[in-house]
Amino acid sequence: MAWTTDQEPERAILVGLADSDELALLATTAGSEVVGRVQQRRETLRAATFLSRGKVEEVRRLAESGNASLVIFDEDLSPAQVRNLEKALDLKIIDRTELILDIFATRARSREAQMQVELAQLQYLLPRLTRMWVHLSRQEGGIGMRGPGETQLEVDRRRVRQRISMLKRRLVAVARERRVQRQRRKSMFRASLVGYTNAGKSTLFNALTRAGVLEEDRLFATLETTTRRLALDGGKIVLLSDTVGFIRKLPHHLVVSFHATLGEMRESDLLIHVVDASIDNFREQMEVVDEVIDGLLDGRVIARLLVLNKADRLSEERAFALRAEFPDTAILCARDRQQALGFKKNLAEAMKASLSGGASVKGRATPGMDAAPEAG
Ligand SMILES: Nc1nc2c(ncn2[C@@H]2O[C@H](COP(=O)(O)OP(=O)(O)OP(=O)(O)O)[C@@H](O)[C@H]2O)c(=O)[nH]1
Ligand SMILES: [Mg+2]
Repeated sequence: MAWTTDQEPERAILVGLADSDELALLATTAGSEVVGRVQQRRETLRAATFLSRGKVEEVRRLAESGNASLVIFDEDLSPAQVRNLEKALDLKIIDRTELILDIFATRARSREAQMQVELAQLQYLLPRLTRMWVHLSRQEGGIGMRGPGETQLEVDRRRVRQRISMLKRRLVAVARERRVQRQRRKSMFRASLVGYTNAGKSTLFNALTRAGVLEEDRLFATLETTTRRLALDGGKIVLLSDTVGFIRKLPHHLVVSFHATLGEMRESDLLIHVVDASIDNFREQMEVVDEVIDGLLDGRVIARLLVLNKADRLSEERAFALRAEFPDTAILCARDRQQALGFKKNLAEAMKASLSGGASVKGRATPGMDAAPEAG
């Protein structure tokens, strides 16, 4: 299942309910080469295979002519659907969650991120073990854990559960350390860059702090939180954090696993929502981000500051329309260091508003959802 970008790309057919550039970007980020696309109409969905009979044939033909070994679905599939499709097509079937988990797995660098991704993968795997147990036991080797009367599947399930508990315990310990670290910084004003993957968070972060974190035209370039001190004009200091990006239908297990990493975000005084305004459906992306954040904040209220990025890619008319629609919002090109540094002024204003307990942080993403910061 795991493939990396160093290997020969796996040739893939993409399947979805809509034609999705995002799925193609996810697929290439994971190191596969897209050789065909199939769109399934909602009205003719079949429960057993997701695809209608005709579409199964279409996938088969495309896979043959494109020499594909892999079919990637934009939707999540049930274990039974995957089984039926594999049987019908004799191709590897991967759904959206598996694809995203795989990207996270190949990109995780720190020990903590690796544990978080592994935990999410195992939790996803557990109910699917009937299909995957061969794969897993090959990976881990047949360690002598087989009890009398137990099937290999039961043994593997137990081993997966044990590994899940072990990872959870270790992650709890890491989270405790992080909390202690954060406690020490409690007196400082903390802001986190949040947003859809590839929006330009790390680019803005680097321009402001010269931290030199990875910025890349790929999805999920950033998996760990980096924090730097940033001096604003007038001498005020902000602790600024760059965080992991979000995506539509972000796998639930990942969100849960990354709770510790996202802790920095949850305890921020200000969330800076970076948006790629050059994308046609950037409003949808904003909504996705707001939803994930609301889920993570669990009722907490944190002031939000919006940044419309990639202004260099906007036509004159579009830039004009956006300036009219978002009058107090920074619309900038984070790649332009001068423009990025100009954003410090917006940041200073938002900080002032937040510290004075005022509700008027300008350019918020979702009016009404982020009134005054929590009292106390
Ligand atoms: N044209 C243009 N490209 C930009 C701008 N800001 C960032 N980019 C590019 O967009 C891509 C993604 O930038 P990142 O800073 O890595 O995005 P990110 O939000 O940190 O993404 P993740 O870490 O994957 O969540 C990179 O190729 C950047 O060079 C901008 O203002 N204009
Ligand atoms: Mg990043």
